[in-house]
Amino acid sequence: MTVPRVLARCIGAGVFVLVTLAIAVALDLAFGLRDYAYSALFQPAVLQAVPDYLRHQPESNFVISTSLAGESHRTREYHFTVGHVVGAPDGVERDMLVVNGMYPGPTIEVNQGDRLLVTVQNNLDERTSIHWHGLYQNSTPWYDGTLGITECGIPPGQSLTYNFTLGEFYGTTWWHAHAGTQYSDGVVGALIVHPSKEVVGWPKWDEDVLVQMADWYHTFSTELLELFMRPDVGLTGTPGDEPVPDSATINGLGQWQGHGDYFTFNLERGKTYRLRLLNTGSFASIKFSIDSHQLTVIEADSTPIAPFTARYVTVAVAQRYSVLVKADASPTESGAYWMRSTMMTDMFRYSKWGVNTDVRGIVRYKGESDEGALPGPTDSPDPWMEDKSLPFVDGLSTLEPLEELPIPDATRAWRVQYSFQKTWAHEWLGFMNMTSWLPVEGRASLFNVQEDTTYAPQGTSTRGDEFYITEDDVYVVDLQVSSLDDGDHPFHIHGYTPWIMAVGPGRYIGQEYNIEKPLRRDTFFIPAYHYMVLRIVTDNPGLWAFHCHIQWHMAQGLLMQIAIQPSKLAQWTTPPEILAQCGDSYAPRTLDSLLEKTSPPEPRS
Ligand SMILES: [Cu+2]
Repeated sequence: MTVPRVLARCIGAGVFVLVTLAIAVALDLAFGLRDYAYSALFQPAVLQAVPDYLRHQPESNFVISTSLAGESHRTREYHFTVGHVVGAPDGVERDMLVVNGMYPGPTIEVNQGDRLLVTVQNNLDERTSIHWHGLYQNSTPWYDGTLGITECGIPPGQSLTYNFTLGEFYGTTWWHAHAGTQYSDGVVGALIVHPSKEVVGWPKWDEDVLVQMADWYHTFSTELLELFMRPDVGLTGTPGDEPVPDSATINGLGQWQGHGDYFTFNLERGKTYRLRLLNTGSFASIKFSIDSHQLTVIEADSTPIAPFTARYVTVAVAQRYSVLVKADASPTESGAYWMRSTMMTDMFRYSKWGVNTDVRGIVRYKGESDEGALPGPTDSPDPWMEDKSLPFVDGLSTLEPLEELPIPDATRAWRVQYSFQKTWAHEWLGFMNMTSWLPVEGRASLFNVQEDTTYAPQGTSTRGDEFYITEDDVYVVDLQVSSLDDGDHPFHIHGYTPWIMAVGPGRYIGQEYNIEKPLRRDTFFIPAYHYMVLRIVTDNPGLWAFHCHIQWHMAQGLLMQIAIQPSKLAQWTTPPEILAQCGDSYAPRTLDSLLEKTSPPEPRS
């Protein structure tokens, strides 16, 4: 390229920027889109390679040990320090919140029935808590790690040791901050629980590895949240338009506008690998595939399923799948193949400059591929999109459990509806049974119920910004959930792995249950304007959050609580060190404070 040409390009680019700016200013004047224009036009300018402390993770963080399985029950200890770092997972530097300086954070590996002790030191300037997604916390509901529900949060500078047994639970899951939107900024990691007995009927594999995928933002989550929650205008001028991610990562590495890096697996030809796919992101579903390799799905969340071979698997936020991959693809010149994490854009409600939805990693065959060789062009289309000879797995797929265990008949049912509404304070909020959740301040609802079981009386009740379904005895309960919203939502229930009994279009108005072999999973994709029926047995006392896992929707209040056996909870003693962290504001809830809380907000002038 000659110098004048470069100049011409620069001038061309300058004119483009000026014209775009002029349009943006005009739009701003016309529609008040200041922040939208800002976020769409300007990207952080500082680009750098991934710093060492984030890039060179111990390999063991993504490789599951085979030696652990079969060991006798024991106590396993981990030490987490939550802190700020500057990182650049996709090549764009930003402030992050991470555990032990790592993104993703340390992988926890335990056996079914073990006791897990995790001491969490909070080096942030705000409270934090760590939730162990999918675990039952049977008889330890105060260690569920949900701010405002099971704890008041670890204050800055303090620590808390979470101490619980895994009980019956085994499978692939993860841990993450459950305080505001902190996990969007990086406080996430995998949690692998080996079954104490071999799962009958499961195929075998040689190696076991993690593929942690997450959407990624260049802006700190609280900044995005502030814009997103603005009355009347939200982020874009249309309230409810969720922040669109800039890119995504695979095991902490992604690409954006020619920057970033590729996470690489080195496989041995002929071996079978179990890939544990996790979506630890905040918003986008991610479609995973590997060029020239089929995926045999064997686990959904933590439930073994009958092997099902697919060309790609779409993982909604907080869901997990295990897939078997045989390293037997036809040799190629590069000896390498693209691993693709494609963000689904159907929930992206505005276009944002520079977004990379086509995020990749590399699968390399040992001895056939030179380090550094790319599998092919970085803009090559996904070959599986051409080849439709195999089915796929997504949020609507009905997967069959491997083990057909008897399912108890329901003895009770509750209806739950959710929607988004504009409030009279001009906020755009999420409502579950007419209530938009806010965490109780300086308190946790679990402690409120322990002090006074009438806080969440049998049946349904509303306390300020909390909605409860309460069962004070052991029943088999169906939650008949109806989405009145035009968006898809990956819902999660704490403390349980419900059976998915039915799903279909429209509201639930008494339709026959339509799933022949119900699957148990803890995170379920409820499509727009669909119903879903979830069955639980109320034998696990606690205050369990039931919420959409999209971080923006949870922040909008799309959360309700299932209060199980308050009478029993009242007899249990929460460890005093947890209560002590509630601080000075910890005080019994009086009727006055409740009335104050429920009084209408001031109308806007
Ligand atoms: Cu949602």
